Amino acid sequence: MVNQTTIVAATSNPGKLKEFELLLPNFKIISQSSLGIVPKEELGETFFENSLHKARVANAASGMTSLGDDSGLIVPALNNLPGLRSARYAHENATDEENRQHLKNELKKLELNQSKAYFVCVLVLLRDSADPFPLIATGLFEGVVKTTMRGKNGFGYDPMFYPKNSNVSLAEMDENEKALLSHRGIAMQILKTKIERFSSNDKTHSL
Ligand code: ITT
Repeated sequence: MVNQTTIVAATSNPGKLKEFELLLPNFKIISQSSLGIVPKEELGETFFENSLHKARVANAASGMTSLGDDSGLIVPALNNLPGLRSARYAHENATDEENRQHLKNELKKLELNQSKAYFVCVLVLLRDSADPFPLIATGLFEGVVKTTMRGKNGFGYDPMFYPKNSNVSLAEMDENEKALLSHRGIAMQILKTKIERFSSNDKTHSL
C-alpha cells in the first residue's frame, strides 16, 4: 500500500476542512484541532499574510506539512467588505447566520437586493518550518450576493452567493459541484499542479 502524505489543515472551520478532504483525495488530511492546535489571532492586512500565518502556526505546533486557507467575500458596492473581516463581519465572535444577516442589512441600507461580489481564497502549503519556498495558490470566484437566501449546504455566505450565470445559490449546489467551481476549488487545482511539479523536480522534498 502506498503511504499517503499527511497534511495538517490549518483551519478551525469544519466547512473548509470538508472541502479540503474532497479536493485532496490523495492526501491524508488531519485537522489542527485533532492535534490540539489553537489558532492565533489574524493580524495580517492581506489574505496571503493570514494564510501563511495559519500554516506557520500549525506547522510549528505539529512539525508536519500544513495548509493555510484565508478566504473571504468581497462586495465592491460595500467598499470591498466583508473582505478580510468575512468571518467577523457582524462582530468578533459572529456566527455564519449573524454575518449573513449583517450583510443583508448592509445591502438593504443601500436599497440593494443584490450586488456583484466575488470570493477569494489564498492557500499556502508550508512543508517545514525552514521552508523558504511555500507553495501559494489563489482562486477567485465571481457571482452576485442576494438578500434572498436559499439552500442548506456549505457554510458561511453560501446561501446568499449565486455564481455568475447561475440561478441557484452555492448552498443549493451539492458539495462536489461547489468544490469544483469555487475559489477554494480553483486555488486547490493550482496548488495541486505546483505540488506535482515540485515533487517531480526535487525528490528530496517530494510530497
Ligand atoms: P479559519 O481561520 O480557522 O480557517 P475562518 O472561517 O475564520 O476559519 P477565514 O478567516 O478565512 O476563516 O474567514 C473566511 C470567512 O469567509 C468564512 O468564515 C466565511 O464566512 C467566508 N467564506 C470563505 N469561504 C467561503 C465559502 O466557500 N463559502 C461561504 N463563505 C465563505
